Amino acid sequence: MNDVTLKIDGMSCGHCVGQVRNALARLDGVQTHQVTVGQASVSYDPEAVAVAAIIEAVTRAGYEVRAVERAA
Ligand SMILES: [Cu+2]
Repeated sequence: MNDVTLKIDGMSCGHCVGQVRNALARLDGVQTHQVTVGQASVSYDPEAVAVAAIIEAVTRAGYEVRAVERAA
């Protein structure tokens, strides 16, 4: 599993956190660790899902992924 933190623009409240959490939960191969206003930390299986698909899911939920930071 790879660990990344998504920096997300457009989130402002608990509703946004729930929307992002739900979008991530629908993806196979993704484990969501923490979602707060402005960022989400997840682990993903690179054999099951691409980072691009994770970004797309967040985008479809109505938010903008500004950066993806990989954990060391
Ligand atoms: Cu909100």
